[in-house]
Amino acid sequence: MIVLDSLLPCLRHYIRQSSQLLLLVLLVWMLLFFAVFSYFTDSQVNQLHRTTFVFNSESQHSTHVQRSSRAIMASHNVPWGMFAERRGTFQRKQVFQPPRAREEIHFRNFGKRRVEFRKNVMKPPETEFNTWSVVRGLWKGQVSSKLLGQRLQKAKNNYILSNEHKVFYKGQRKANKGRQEILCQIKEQAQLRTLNSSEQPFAHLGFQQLVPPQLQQAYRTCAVVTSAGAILNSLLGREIDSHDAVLRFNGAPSKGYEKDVGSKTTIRIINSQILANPQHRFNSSLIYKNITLVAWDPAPYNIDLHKWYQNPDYDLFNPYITHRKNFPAQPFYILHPSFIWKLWDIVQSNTLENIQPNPPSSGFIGIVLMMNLCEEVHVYEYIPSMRETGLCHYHEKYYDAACTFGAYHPLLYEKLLVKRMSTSFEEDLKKKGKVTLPGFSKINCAL
Ligand code: NCC
Repeated sequence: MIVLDSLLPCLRHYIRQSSQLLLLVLLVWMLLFFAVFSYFTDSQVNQLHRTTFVFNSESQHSTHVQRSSRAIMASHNVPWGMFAERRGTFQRKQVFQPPRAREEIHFRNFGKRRVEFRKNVMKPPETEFNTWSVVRGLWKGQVSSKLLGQRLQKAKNNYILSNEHKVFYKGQRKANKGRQEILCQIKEQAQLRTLNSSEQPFAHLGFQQLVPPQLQQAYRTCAVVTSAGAILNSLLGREIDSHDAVLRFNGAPSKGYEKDVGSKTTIRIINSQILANPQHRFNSSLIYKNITLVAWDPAPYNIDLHKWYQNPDYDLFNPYITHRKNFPAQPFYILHPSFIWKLWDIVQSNTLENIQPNPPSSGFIGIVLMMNLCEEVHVYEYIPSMRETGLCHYHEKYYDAACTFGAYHPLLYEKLLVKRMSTSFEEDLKKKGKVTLPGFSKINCAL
């Protein structure tokens, strides 16, 4: 009993000490667990950003950006799907729980009307359809709009119904022309034409003094650099800069992206939104200085120049006239609408399906412009490479398959036609996203 009495305080002390130790170990263990847990969840999210993985990001981009009539005319009413496996064989599989979709109010300018609409954000647009089946179709030179998701198909059908440019096509449709036949067709029908003083109302407006001499430089090799997101991490910058002339689009920057897109710019094609919308800082931004500028705007299909001048899609004429007066030494042209719609006719004539009755994208316009000026044209990331993720532009965090496959512009069909006209090694096409086209001066159609 005496022994027990003397042992009891010792035992109590021992129990107290070991329970404190146990508590401490438990605490340290919990801290460690939280540290490890948050490290792994963080790195997973970072990885998703780094690989510009397939997560919709219209939300990551400014949700208040106003998209215009040339953007996408359809809402993202597409349920979540198994997008991890939709990436096909080219992407690492990653499964994660998406944040819940939220409804937000957005605005878009449809022509002159500003339309309010609701849309769900934080959805991966890639779940709409299997992007890779379309990309593979483009690689093979055989693809149909049926492979696109419902949203893009619906947008296309709506544009066909509304036919805002009053397109009336009565030419042939042949989808089986060979490469040489298409090249000869394009050489014959798509000779470059810019606005001059030979027609009204531009003669009256003094375009004789205003427009520079006809654009006709002859370059040996030319690069066309699209603004597609998939050019990110391509390391193509040096190759692009090695060309005699480099064409870029709209407000796509090279500063900060030199290793992927290069730094040289010879010509920039700008659509009329760039001139009309102050957000593009056309008058002050350095990217529009010391280069040749070529602007365009969708006129009516019947090329009524008076009507177009009075009511362009976006006012390009006043900024053009002012710019020419302020900087007469800078070569600056406006494409003739007949050139734009001729290109559209060529795309439709080589397609059995009805294509969107809207002008081709700046990309296609630029490619054909360079075929007029260069002996050989290398086009980068127009036909999507294996890097395709749905990222719209390399310089913006905004994901939408419409940028690559088209909603307003008949992009899918333009791309298919370019693929059919091109030569390129499989490796160049898939890994670099590069296709090669001959310039008009190298297309021999004598026979
Ligand atoms: O996006 P955008 O085109 O400036 O891109 C230039 C050309 O690159 C090719 N491209 C782009 C993205 C992508 N994922 N894949 C591609 O192949 C296309 O050939 C594209 O033409 C345009 O054609 O002028 C367009 O311009 C924008 C926008 O007006 C300008 O960027 C100025 O902000 C249009 N977007 C909107 O109107 C919202 C776009 O539809 C077409």
